[in-house]
Amino acid sequence: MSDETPYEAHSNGPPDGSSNGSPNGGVFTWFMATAVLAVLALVVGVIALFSPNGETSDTAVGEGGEVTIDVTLGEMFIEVSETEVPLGSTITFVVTNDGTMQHDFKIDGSTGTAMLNPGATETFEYGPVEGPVNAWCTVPGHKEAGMETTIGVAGGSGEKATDSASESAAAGEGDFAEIDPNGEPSEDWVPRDPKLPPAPEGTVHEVTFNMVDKVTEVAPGVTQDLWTFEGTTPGPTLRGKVGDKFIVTIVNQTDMDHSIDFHASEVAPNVEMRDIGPGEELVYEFTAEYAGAWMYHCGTAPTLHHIGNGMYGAVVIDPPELAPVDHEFLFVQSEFYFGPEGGIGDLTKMQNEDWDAVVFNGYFNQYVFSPIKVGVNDRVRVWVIDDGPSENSSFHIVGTIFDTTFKEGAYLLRPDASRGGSQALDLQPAQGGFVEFDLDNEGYYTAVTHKFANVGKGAAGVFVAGNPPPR
Ligand SMILES: [Cu+2]
Repeated sequence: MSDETPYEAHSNGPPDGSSNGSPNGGVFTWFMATAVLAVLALVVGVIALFSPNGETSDTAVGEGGEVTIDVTLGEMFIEVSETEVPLGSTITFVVTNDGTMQHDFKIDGSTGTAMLNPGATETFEYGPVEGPVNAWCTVPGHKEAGMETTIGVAGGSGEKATDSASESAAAGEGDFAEIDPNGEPSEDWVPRDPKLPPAPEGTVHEVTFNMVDKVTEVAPGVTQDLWTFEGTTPGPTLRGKVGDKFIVTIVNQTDMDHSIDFHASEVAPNVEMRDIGPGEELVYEFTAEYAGAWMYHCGTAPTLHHIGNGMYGAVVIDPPELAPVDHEFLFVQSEFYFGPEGGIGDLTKMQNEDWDAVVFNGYFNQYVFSPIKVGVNDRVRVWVIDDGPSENSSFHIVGTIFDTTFKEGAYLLRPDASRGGSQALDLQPAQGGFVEFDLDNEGYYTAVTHKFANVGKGAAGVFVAGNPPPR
């Protein structure tokens, strides 16, 4: 991975203010979506519970007959006008996407509609029906978020087919990538440079973030098909000073909806953070009014999946009169929830907070494999941001004490004979700050999150002070 600044590398796209014409007009903010999904899931579940079992539809005309079922797709649900059809019938599905983002409706994940834009309708025939019909939306994460339905068969014995389908799906999902505990990074692996360059000159920063899928090595023996900004997880880091303006053009080069949410900004979410579809662009402008270590992320529903599969990064806005140091580094902590080897992250694991890895800057034990060198008694600042999506951080370096800590916009501690020291910077997801320290003796100093269950899962790195003898 490259440590070049995005300013130089990706300033090719002059922002085009007229490119704001997303047809999606998504108004779901990331936090609203979560609540709405929960309610919808409940409603769908209750409706399913109270559907009268033996009642067949008016339009069902018996074995060999024809049934029309209206299907409505939305975030994140599938509504059907009939939940049961007679054995042997042929179903005409009339499928309408009533949502604000793309969806499809596919029986067993294969037969059905094309990917439908918001407002689109497509009709297809299916049959004769020989058993319960299971269908879902194949946009990654949407099935797990609730976009799944079953049409039962009247008089059939397969009313529990949903469960067997789920069981077989679950069996298939057991095929998760696993870290090789004694493994090493592959020969092609390039560690991400932890150095944080100073803010670039000027007060206006124009960058382009291409959203692309990228199969990426994230641990020894594990690659995942990450959703990314600019092909890296974390995405490019932006840095500036209070009052600087950022003009970020996002370009969606994937086949699904995405968006971006800069925590460093104050903007109308329904405008600047809205979903953009495949091939679309959006210009996100903001002025950084507050210093801090800020998260950015994709906010498209289900947001948990979009963050969990790689779409996040950091914005650093320097507080005024930041003290001079010899080295500045950036550590972004996040989790991975492995899907199949080479596949996308598993949303069910994300929902259960069942992470496989907790990492700094996107790779398991990254700076254990590629230690960070500093001089004895050099002054060091490490910026730390917890991008989650769900786990906290207690950033600690074995063998030193922080004499300066800055968290969420304020100094907690500055060098002063009247004050003590700090052992850990505690951060919840979407919080950030920095610590300052020096390493007094030649040697190896391990950085961790002191939630120790996560150290064995990859949240470790090593600072080497001076030239100590090999271990
Ligand atoms: Cu996304």
